[in-house]
Amino acid sequence: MKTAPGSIDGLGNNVLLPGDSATADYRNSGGYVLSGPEYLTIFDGLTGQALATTPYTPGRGTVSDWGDSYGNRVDRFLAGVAYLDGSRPTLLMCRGYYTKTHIAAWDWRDRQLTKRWQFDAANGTAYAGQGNHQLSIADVDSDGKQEIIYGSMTVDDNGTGLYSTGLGHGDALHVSDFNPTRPGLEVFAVHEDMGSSGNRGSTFRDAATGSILYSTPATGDTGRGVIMD
Ligand SMILES: [Ca+2]
Ligand SMILES: [Ca+2]
Ligand SMILES: [Ca+2]
Repeated sequence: MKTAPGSIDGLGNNVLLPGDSATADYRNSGGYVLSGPEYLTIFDGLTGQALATTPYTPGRGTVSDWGDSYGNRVDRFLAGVAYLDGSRPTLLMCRGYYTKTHIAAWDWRDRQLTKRWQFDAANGTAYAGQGNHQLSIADVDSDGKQEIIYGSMTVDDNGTGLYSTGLGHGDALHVSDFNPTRPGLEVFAVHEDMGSSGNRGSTFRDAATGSILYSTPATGDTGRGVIMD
């Protein structure tokens, strides 16, 4: 879980790294917290005891790099759990989806927290600006390991980009074997930025390649959408 100075665990203890203050107040005049430490903490699910804390990665860096300067989009996070090796769970902590995008994969093994890999999509690159308000996890390339379907792009189990459609941000996403007569999984998504999506309001794509199988035309943000087999 993402934590910071001021967080208190289930035993009543401060979650704090050396040199930080539990009573520091990092709020700015607008109420946003745009400075100060950020942590990642593993908690005991039964007691809430903090078991391990490490600095959160990536940090904020330059706030405006995330899509606005007042501090909204710097704090867009997604999280999930994926079986990246096909057998054991890995924690995914993700920051950013309107512009630059980062996915950190963390293993919790033998009470040790270690970073497995970090996927970094800098501004202006093909994998930036593709995230949704949610992610999905599925084995899209049938290798027995799970991939991360991050809006309009997909990251392979080893932390490299599998493909980016370039269709951009959207508000809804569904992944399954929606067409059982067609091999593999499919992704259905709606799209917000018509410039990126090529005036497609929704798309139905091959989950492994990103190839668009079906789409609907639109002239503006298609904010909601669902598909059912
Ligand atoms: Ca896979
Ligand atoms: Ca794979
Ligand atoms: Ca299918």
